[in-house]
Amino acid sequence: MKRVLSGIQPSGQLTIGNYIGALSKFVKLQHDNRCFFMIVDLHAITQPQEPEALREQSESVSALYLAAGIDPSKASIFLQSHIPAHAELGWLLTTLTYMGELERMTQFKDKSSGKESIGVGLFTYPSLMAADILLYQADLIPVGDDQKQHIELTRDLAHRFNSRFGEFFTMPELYMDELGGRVMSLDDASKKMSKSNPNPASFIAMLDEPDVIRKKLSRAVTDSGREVKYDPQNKPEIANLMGIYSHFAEMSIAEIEARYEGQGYGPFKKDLAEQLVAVLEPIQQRYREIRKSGEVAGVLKKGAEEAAVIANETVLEAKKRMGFLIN
Ligand code: ATP
Ligand code: LTN
Repeated sequence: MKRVLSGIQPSGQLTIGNYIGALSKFVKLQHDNRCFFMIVDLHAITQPQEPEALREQSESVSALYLAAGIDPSKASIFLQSHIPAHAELGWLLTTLTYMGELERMTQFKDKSSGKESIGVGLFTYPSLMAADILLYQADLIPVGDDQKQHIELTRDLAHRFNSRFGEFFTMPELYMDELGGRVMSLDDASKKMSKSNPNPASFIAMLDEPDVIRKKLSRAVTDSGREVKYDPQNKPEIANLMGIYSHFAEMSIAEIEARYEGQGYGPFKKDLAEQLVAVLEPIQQRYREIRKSGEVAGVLKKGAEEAAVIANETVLEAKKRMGFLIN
């Protein structure tokens, strides 16, 4: 069985970008692989988080994992901060990382641009992410397109460690499909849809009420044409909506083009809203039940117990190889 590992930051309400790029893949992969799905709270604090909001979002994202269909008897679901080995291996790998490598990270450049003071954690975050992955000797990493560069760095760090201290870390591979890699903002198709965007009209949250979903989609920016045709270069807004449609309706782009030929954007957007509601409403219903039941704490405890066994073993071996004295 391959080992699969991924994580989502509890930095806000999950969007359909997170669902398409990450969460829906987790659900699929859990059947045939040994899976580790984290809520990466140590990553979330690289941007300021109110303690109460961090607590609420961590529980909310955990409940959404379950509501979306991750089965805790198949996959280990846990909070990154529950396993100290993440921070520990994170530090060890930070000492193997070059400034130049981190300076090249586009996510760092995006998130720090225009800010007066930039936290060091935001800069060194990719080394912590590498630790998350290498701790479990993971083979496959299901993530969106924005994380590609971080996976490349993880591979470089694994290679660097292995050449200096002997073959140890498994080389992880990116798991991504073409259409789902990058869902764009509803108000600006040149920007990635993001849960921490201050404008809620830019994203659809997985927990948005059906009427909110309908309203946001009817107001989503499009070009002034009327042809539902997949042309990311010249019609990026419609291409983005078609990608979302294709994922939720499980229809190919060609089928969507054929269905809306000669109909204009109105009916297409309306149907897209109903496709989203059909998938998200049952998830929202389960989410409410899960929050009420209080089952999340037990799931996270079990997940952390399972994951800690592997994480502790890996960090111990990495320390031995680096020359730390071990009792
Ligand atoms: P933030 O705005 O706080 O940075 P985010 O919405 O970008 O958050 P992350 O927690 O950074 O979300 O990402 C979790 C996972 O979801 C990652 O695998 C990421 O690649 C994926 N993802 C996030 N946004 C999108 C998107 N717009 N399209 C496809 N995948 C996405
Ligand atoms: N950096 C990722 C979240 C993340 C992650 C990971 C993803 C942290 N550790 C390990 C995959 C594997 C992001 O989405 N911002």
